[in-house]
Amino acid sequence: MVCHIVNSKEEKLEAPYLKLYSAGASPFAKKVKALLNLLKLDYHLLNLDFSKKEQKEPWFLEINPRGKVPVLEHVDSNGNKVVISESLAILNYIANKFDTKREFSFSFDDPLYYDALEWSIYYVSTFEPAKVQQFIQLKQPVEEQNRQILEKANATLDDSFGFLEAKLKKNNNGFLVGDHLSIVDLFAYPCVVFGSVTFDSEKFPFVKAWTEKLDSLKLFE
Ligand SMILES: N[C@@H](CCC(=O)N[C@@H](CS)C(=O)NCC(=O)O)C(=O)O
Repeated sequence: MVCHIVNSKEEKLEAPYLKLYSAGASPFAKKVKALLNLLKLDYHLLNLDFSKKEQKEPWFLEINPRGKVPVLEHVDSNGNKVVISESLAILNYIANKFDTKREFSFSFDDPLYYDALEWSIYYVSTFEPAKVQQFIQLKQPVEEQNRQILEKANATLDDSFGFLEAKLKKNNNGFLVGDHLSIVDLFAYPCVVFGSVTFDSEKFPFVKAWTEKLDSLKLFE
């Protein structure tokens, strides 16, 4: 696996290629980089400068109208181009295209595919928004925090860590779905450990063991 740094948005690449638009330490881009690395895929990396608001410049809004990274551009050997944003969609795209041995994902005819889908949807619809709300509120001075929003986010996160704990306990092998590391672990981990508030490791020992295991794999550096 080689990560080629792209220095300018004008730089032309030769097909076939994978190009990842990222920025600094984006936890969402880290999930994608982790899978590209695990699959030993060469890719080109263009880092946007958020301090210059590059993600909101017209050329990038053409690529992702929501003005966010990560975005993956895949051009195959025939020159066909696919551009895809949202880290969960990107992980699934890479897995379905390149993880042909299903080392880190599940095939459509495997019942675990739906276990992975179920957890991914819960995670993206409930856990992650609560984590983001908690982060936004705690960044404000105390007097400007919205107590109602913060308390709701804290309660949702406590429930979510409970579900995560129960899932890991039931699976009992250190992975969220199946018997191996998968895109579900890659998707969940950066956000679980993100922010200044962590979980109660005494209350959630399986979550603690899972984060330690993923930490030790050094996938997200
Ligand atoms: N749901 C998106 C979230 C992406 C996201 O929020 N990216 C942040 C960087 S970590 C971003 O691009 N922020 C720039 C902005 O909002 O202007 C995903 O999973 O990819």
